[in-house]
Amino acid sequence: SAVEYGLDAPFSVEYHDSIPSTNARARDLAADGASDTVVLADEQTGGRGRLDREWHSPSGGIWLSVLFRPDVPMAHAPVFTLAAAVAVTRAAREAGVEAGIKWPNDVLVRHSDEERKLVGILTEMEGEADRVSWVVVGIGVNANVDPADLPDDANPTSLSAERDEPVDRRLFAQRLLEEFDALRQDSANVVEAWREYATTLGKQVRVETPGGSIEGEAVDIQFPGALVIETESGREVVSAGDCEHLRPI
Ligand code: BT5
Repeated sequence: SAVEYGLDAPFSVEYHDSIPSTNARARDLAADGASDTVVLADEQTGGRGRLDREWHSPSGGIWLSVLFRPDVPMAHAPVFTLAAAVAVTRAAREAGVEAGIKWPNDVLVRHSDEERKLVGILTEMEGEADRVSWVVVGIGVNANVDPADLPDDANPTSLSAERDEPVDRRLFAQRLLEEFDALRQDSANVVEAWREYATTLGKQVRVETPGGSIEGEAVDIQFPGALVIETESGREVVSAGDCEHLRPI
């Protein structure tokens, strides 16, 4: 099978050659009471991004979802998106790809003229306000895929395109999951780790939110994942869930 990685991960791993969406499968497993489980696929036929956008997931990528049950209030769950971004950025750098994080959920590679998207992260959760029942963190890594097979308008790149050779998907997924496992248990330090790789801070940005657009300098990130923007009329704090688009201006 294309994805029989044989991972030695701190999670039990379910492999699929092809599946509609690893996040959808992980949500089903959550409903059945599972935890500390990773769903991993070589190809997704119905991959999803945020706000119900499509996520293209051809064979050769690393499409995975981590299901776990952290003992935190709902409001803290966005920190796991940042943890995933840090984990995958570290794994990419170890593989020789200088990735950085664009708030809130993109891992990118900077080229002279533009930033190209290497990874997308989609976090879903359920529970009561004071306690999460489960969290599913979906991580889509363009690993050994040709960016020409991905939507053009998204400015995509892949590990194999950046390195001019394929990555060992088993090793990459292993490092990613080890880092994520450590960070999910150390969420107080995730924001600090995130700042190290952030490409957004210090830039003039425009963020589109359901309440309108906010313009100014991105000055900081706050636990559990909000962006602080210095606008002409003072500081605004935008939660990750409210960001529809972020553009440099
Ligand atoms: C994301 O959404 O970036 C989150 C993507 C999460 C995918 C993972 S894969 C495993 C798990 N199972 C799932 O079903 N999903 C998760 P967003 O920020 O909304 O970005 C989506 C946009 O990125 C699309 O509208 C396209 O423009 C672009 N796009 C789609 N596929 C892409 C790809 N493979 N590489 C780069 N950009 C892509």
